[in-house]
Amino acid sequence: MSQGTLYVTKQARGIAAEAIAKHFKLDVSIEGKDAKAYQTAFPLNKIPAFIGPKGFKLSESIAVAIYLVNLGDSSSKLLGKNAQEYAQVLKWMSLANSEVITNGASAFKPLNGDAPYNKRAVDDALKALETVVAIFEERLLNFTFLVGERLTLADVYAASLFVRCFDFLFGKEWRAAHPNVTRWFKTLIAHPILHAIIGEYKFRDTPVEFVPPKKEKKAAPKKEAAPKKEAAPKAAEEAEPAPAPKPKHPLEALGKPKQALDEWKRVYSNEETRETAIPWFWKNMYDPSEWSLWKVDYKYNDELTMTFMSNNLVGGFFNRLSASVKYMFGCMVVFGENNNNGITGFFLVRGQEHEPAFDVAPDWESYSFKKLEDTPETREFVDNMLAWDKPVVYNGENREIADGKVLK
Ligand SMILES: N[C@@H](CCC(=O)N[C@@H](CS)C(=O)NCC(=O)O)C(=O)O
Repeated sequence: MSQGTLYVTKQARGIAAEAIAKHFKLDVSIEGKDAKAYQTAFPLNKIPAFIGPKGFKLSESIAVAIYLVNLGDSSSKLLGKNAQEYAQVLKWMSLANSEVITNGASAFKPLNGDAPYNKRAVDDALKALETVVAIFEERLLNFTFLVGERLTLADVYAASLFVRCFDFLFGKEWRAAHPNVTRWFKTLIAHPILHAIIGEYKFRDTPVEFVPPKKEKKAAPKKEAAPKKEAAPKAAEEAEPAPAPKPKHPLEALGKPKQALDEWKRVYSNEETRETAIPWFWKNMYDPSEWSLWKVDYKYNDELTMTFMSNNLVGGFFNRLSASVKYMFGCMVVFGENNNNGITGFFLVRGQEHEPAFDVAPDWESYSFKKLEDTPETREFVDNMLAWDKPVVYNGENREIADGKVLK
């Protein structure tokens, strides 16, 4: 006789239940949310859910997973080998269910466009996620699995809820900073129980980034918009209007500078910074009649959490500046430590205004811009931003540089 029907979708909380049903080769059918029986039995409309024989109904992912393990093997070690271990299995499952996937989803859903974006809320969620992940990281420093040296349902279930966090949030740098959780997660997704459901897993390099909706396009200037009345349109043009000519970058109008920026970028990449590159910059590159220098600070340092996340923020900003990269060069650093850090840096910008260079990045207004005159203090600041070998002075305090990026 059929052992029942399990209702799951692609949602993370259903992964463990489906994996257990498959692992124990249960006679359980798998159905989705559109099944009539599901819709009448579970008004909360959540995944996973289970209907067994004689009208037995069960919701809540922890309960469903435990029930399915018991259906497969009522003395399975997956539930621990004694009462204490069983309690710990429940503890880790509960922690993952109430803290990991919840905070994870509060961060990745707004970032990937599945929920409205609010920077503060995302940062808070990432911070809360980090706090709970630190508990896993510490536990897994000395233990192979969550409850001890043997795999339990806690590992299968918790790892299945970490999947979405790795899918969207945990890039290379995160993984390097969390070696124990990463090692454990890799073990789990390679284990036949989860591998059967998840398949080959591809890790992402950098966390998903919020892409702000495009600003509304300004109406095209009249002279470009007005078509010549007398010109008969060709058939192809009628079907598909010719694309608008690519707008020129406003800084193109300034013409070629005396010193090509690319040469400086090569010198900076290839030569010793203090010995060669910095003197070259002041001698050959910086001409105040053609270029301006800017000190750029992130406005919301008090909202920053992990230094690697601050550095990712800078990376995202630089990616969004790519349309202006021909007209500027810059270095930004993250100074301080986790939960107490800041972002500062300098830019060399073609012309005397910063806005034409920066407003290609939708988040440029999250930064403050101060034009720098050519003074010994400016030179010292710029040199330090180029060399990263001395602490940053911030609010009168020396703060070590934790990381940084170069816009080239
Ligand atoms: N506490 C419940 C939460 C279940 C839950 O929120 N499931 C999500 C999927 S991970 C869901 O079905 N959300 C509603 C939806 O997707 O429509 C459990 O552990 O089963």
